[in-house]
Amino acid sequence: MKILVINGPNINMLGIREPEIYGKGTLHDLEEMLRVEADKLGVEVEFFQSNHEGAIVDKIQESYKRVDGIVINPAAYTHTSVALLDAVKAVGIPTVEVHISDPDTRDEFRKISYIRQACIATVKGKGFAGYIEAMNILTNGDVKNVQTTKN
Ligand code: CA2
Repeated sequence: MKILVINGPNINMLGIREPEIYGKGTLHDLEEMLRVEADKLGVEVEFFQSNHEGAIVDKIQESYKRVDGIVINPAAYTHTSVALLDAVKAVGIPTVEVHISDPDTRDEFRKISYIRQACIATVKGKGFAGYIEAMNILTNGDVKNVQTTKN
């Protein structure tokens, strides 16, 4: 099984500012943690981060028939991008939406997620651990429309 982990705009800046919202870890820390988790689960993992919407659409398209599951934190594109929603629908790859914070408890404009409609689950507000939960959901199989949030 191969899982693609996609991180959207500004996630390459994690650990630099706003640690009270996103924690102190960097994108590199996150990817190293997920590599260890993938080894434990016995799955192959690939990482992609981009600040460009079209580049993320291209990456999702090129994953067609190549990866078995996608973990995606679309970052700000969560709240704006029909193109990412359509890309996930187009490839039909089981996809889990992840957010480090819980966008539903923040600004009003963060309450909309376009991509959610095409995802089998959403994990939010659990920090970096949310990505591990997402990988577990994908490896466990047929979970439909689960939303998990920190209590
Ligand atoms: O909570 C999340 O994971 C988000 O997807 C993170 C996005 C935000 O736009 C979403 O509403 C929720 C932001 C990505 C990182 O932005 C930074 C901002 C300041 C310093 C470092 C990163």
